[in-house]
Amino acid sequence: MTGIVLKGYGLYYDVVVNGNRLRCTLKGKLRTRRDLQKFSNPVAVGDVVKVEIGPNGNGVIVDLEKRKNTFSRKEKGKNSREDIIAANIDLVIIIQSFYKPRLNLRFVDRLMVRAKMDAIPVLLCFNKIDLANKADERYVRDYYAHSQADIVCTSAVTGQGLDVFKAFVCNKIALLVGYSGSGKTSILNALFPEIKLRVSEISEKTGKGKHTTTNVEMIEPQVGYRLIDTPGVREFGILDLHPNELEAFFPDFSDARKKCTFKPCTHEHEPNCHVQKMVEKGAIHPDRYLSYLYLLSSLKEYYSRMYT
Ligand SMILES: Nc1nc2c(ncn2[C@@H]2O[C@H](COP(=O)(O)OP(=O)(O)OP(=O)(O)O)[C@@H](O)[C@H]2O)c(=O)[nH]1
Ligand SMILES: [Mg+2]
Ligand SMILES: [Zn+2]
Repeated sequence: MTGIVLKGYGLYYDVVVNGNRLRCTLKGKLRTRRDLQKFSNPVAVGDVVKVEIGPNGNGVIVDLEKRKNTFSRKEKGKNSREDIIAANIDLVIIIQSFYKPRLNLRFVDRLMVRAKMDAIPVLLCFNKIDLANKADERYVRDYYAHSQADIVCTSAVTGQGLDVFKAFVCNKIALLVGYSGSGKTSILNALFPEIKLRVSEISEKTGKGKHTTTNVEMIEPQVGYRLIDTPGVREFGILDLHPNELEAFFPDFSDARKKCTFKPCTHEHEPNCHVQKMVEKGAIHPDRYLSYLYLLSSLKEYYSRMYT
């Protein structure tokens, strides 16, 4: 039987098989399989798995199908493994709130690059628009004006933008990622009131979320809607991207980059760089360019530590 992994906790995985939810364990050989050793968990939410019924009637995952893509990050520390947040995704929704916690577009850009590395379409969702003013929204839209990113501004409180959000996720497996407290779960609750997932207030003291959602979980609240809620992320290390490859994931640069004298050009220090000229002319948002430079320097640092 074939199923899709909905949730993993400890040694157990919930798998949906023919519409039934089955609690499964993993067959031992999957834990030791060579090609799965580089991952912090051999099986991830969204994996398509082969399930057999064990002697005592419980499910056992005996194999998994090749993944079409993964959304993963690098674990902290040396010899770190790859932490797969979910696999086989049609859309990554990067959620941030305007306030509580505050916007951090550099973090958005980092996640967006990771999605593009696996060619997964992205929707940027800026939530808590009810706490923002017109200038806040304009800043975000200007920042991404040349990035070709799809953007929706939402409020789980007033319902603004939720129809657009819902249209985006229809008939897709959509993954929601973002800081704790940005409102990922609240948006799902507002869209599908019957699911009643747990949410909680932002901490008054730190202005941050309280890590209310503790497991990655795929839900199917209605036919045609498959959404993966995740615990808030704060650290997000990118794996296996050479600094020279980064600029290709910034569509804002795509017209200018062809005219740069140096190839490859990192658009940082090279003379006669057209990307820099476009920034000066205002055709690429200076803060977005700065965000690129920050990402570039973090990749350079990572590479020099790993390979020198
Ligand atoms: N004003 C306002 N508050 C919101 C909005 N969306 C969510 N909140 C509040 O923000 C807090 C955090 O919401 P959650 O849905 O738990 O956030 P989360 O992203 O799921 O957080 P984790 O599960 O910890 O990752 C709650 O108090 C929500 O009521 C919104 O659009 N506007
Ligand atoms: Mg949550
Ligand atoms: Zn250049």
